Amino acid sequence: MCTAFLMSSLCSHAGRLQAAAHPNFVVIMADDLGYGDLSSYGGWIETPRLDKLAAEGMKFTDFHSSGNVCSPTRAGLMTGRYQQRAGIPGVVFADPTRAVHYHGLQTSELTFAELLRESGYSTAMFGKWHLGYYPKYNPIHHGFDLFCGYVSGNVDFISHVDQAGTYDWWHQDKHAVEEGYTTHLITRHAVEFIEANKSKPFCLYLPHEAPHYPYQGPNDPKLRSVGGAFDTQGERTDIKDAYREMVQEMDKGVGEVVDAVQRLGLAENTLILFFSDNGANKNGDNGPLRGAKGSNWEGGHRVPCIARWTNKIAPGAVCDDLAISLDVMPTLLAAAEVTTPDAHKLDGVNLLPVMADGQKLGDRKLVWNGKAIRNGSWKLIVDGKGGEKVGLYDLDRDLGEKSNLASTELKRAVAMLAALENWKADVESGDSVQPNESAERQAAQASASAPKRKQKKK
Ligand SMILES: [Ca+2]
Repeated sequence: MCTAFLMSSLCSHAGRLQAAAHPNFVVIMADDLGYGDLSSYGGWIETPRLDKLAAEGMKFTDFHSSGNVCSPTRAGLMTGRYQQRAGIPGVVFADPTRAVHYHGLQTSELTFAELLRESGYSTAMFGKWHLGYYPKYNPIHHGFDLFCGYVSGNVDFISHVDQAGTYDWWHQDKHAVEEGYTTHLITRHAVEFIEANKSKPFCLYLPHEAPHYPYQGPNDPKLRSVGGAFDTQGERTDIKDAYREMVQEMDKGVGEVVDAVQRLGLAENTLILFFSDNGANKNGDNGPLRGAKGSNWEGGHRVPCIARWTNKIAPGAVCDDLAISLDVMPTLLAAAEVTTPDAHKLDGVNLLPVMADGQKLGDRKLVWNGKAIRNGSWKLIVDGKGGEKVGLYDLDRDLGEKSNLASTELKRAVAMLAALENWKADVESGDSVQPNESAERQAAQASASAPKRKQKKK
């Protein structure tokens, strides 16, 4: 046999082995994108690149963020566990007068980026962190080789100043000046990273800013300056139009990232995931769902989700199984054949059998914020805004959560309430403790003077 052919054959075989064990991952997360925003979900914004991604892969109809606001979902996504276990049940605020401003993802937490990096992956994150303001919480301490982006909940898309008036753009754990529209910078860094890592396994996490406020399209001027007076939402009065522009610019960016994967011949060895970190606020659209961002109604946490893996996931597939952002970490680890330490339990499940083999997940219990619980198609919600004290809905028949069946299905409601209490006791045992506020405040003030907040009221 010709030596060249033998070598080629061996290399090709080795390539397949490597491909089987070390696929690449591109995890893209939108910020506040609603279930009824994308055209592939019947929504009002034309998003051709995301629609194409859905047509080439799988679209989930019952996928959820684990939180209904930004930081909690991100803590759950990073750790594969309910965010309450990481001590991040709510938003980490930009305002330094708030105690939670000093909270963050503790280094004792185990993230998918850490485990993948330990097994030889190149890892990078470009975009929004929102899991701690201070350098000790920076993504580079949580498994990412590279980080470019911001650590607060939102920045001016052009000046990169957060809503407390603090400059918030970083390369690794140092402030950096980088000109450009946030969405474009995320995309540019992503494409460069994929090109630089085309020959080795990589995990790329892209948490976009769009369509979170400030409502600024790619052609708008900067609004915020350090310590200046500004409206946190932005100055455009045609917010719907701005929102659409922001989503469409992200859609183009997703397209450029997918094109890079394609151009470099990595499509069959790359799992691309896209979803949102919570439902839309009033400026977006949650389709037929009740409630919005911040609520435990479906509109707060049922979000679009698309998965593409060429020749693994059948084109045009639709999955109606109940899935959640906590499932991302177990899915990536399973695809990479990486395991967690023995005693370390994840709350999510591996979605590969569903995505690649058409298997069903079966009924499962999931909880949101200790206030809502799913069991199969049934959802029980406590203290839902605008609802009764206890609401019970069959989402198969009543996706809009309009018909409360708690009294007619009393036995089921009681059992689900008990399960909710059991969940609370479980996540509260042994969760991460956030540091003492006053000590953190003193440390922060010692290293830098606290940012001043001056804002123009609407
Ligand atoms: Ca969000």
